[in-house]
Amino acid sequence: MKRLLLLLFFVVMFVTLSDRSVYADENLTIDGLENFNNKEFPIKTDLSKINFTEGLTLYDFEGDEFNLSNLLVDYSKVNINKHGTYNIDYYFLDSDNNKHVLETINIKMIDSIAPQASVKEILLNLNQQVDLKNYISVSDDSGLPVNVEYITNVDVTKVGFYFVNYIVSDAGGNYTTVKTKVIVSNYVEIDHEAPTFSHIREEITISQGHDETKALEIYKSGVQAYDGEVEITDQIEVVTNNVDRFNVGFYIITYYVSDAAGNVSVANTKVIVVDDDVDYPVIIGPHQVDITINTTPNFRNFVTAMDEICGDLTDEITFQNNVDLNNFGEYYITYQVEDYSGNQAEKSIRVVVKDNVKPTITVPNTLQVNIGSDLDLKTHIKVTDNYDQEIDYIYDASKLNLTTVGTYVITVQAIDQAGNIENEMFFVNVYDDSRPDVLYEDPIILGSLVAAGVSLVVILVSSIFSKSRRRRYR
Ligand SMILES: [Ca+2]
Ligand SMILES: [Ca+2]
Ligand SMILES: [Ca+2]
Ligand SMILES: [Ca+2]
Repeated sequence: MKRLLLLLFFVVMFVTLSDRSVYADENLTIDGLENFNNKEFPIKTDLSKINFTEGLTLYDFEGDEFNLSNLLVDYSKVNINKHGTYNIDYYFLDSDNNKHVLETINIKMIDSIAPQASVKEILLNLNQQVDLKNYISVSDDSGLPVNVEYITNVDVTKVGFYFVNYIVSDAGGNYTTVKTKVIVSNYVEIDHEAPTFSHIREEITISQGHDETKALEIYKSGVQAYDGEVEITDQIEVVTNNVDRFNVGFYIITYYVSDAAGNVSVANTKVIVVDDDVDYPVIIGPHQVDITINTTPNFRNFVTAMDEICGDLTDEITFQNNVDLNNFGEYYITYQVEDYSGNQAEKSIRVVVKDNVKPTITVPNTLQVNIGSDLDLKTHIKVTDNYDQEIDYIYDASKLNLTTVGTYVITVQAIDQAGNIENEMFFVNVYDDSRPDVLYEDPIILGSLVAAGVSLVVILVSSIFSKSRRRRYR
């Protein structure tokens, strides 16, 4: 029964309203809108909490008051964040839910709070191209972007102090100005930070007698150095003069490293010299050496010595020498060397003292002999030897004909007792002093004259060429 009554009530209401709405569509008037037209609201105002019908009166065509609750307000075109003037519509809905706008008025959203802006001192490198707008921080109560303009006297092409003045404005025309200094410089960051060591080994062990270069490598392998992020391990210097590599003990070494700006760092670490070398050195040399009799070689020069730990031990080599340098024979030299841990090496070399030097034959270049003369060739040939007091030689003069003008070759061969052979040759030129012109038929003399002439021509030609070439390229 109650439900039926409620339904009846709604039907009655609907019929009544629809009649009156259609009826009112062209005839309703609103009174009091001037209170809202051009009304200003601060931005961010929640318009849903504003009663836009407060104080209004709605009349029908007959001038009777009409129920105000039928009057609706559309303010959906208003951006409450943005300063500006916006339309709002007063309307009602007919029975078909069609919107009927009765009046449109303006309201204004007012941004009255200036933006906030801050800027720090600006450091620029010479010729650095920048947008100065990127250096300022801004915000506005509207939450909307603001307008940034600036005035500046900055010239990035010249080192100097400048100013920039920013003007930051919002849509409401509120503005803030901020000013800052601009420094244009040949800015080079000065390095005040000393380098740092890392991975320093607490102690480093080296073997007694360790080679200096190798020991240094070991010391350096015990540390790294950085300047900031940059590794500068290869710049480390090691001061080792406290270390006695030849004596077992504890020592301190000092690492130094400096960066490019000259900041220095120093660190120490312990070095322990131990006697732990068990490997023998090696003596390197030939199996046999031939020595010329009556000479005095340096037997040291025949061998070198190396040790895995101690490096080059050549200077430490000792040897026994019973070689008789004045007598032919076969001898042995025994070389010995010891590393700093007492590991010994020995090597014997056979030394043969012998005559291994050829005789020396001294002859003239060319003998000039008048036709028909006697000639004792032996008086022109001298043969000596490093060892033999007397030495045999043979010569071949079989082609020589002293009765015929011409040039003849004489060959000489000498052999010492040890069997070393030397060969030599010279010319005998048989001339006829009653016919000096014949001299020029001598093929050797003629040949050398031609050769001299050719080389003269070559010199002349090449000097002409080099002159003309120089001129051309100058
Ligand atoms: Ca503002
Ligand atoms: Ca540094
Ligand atoms: Ca050794
Ligand atoms: Ca000889």
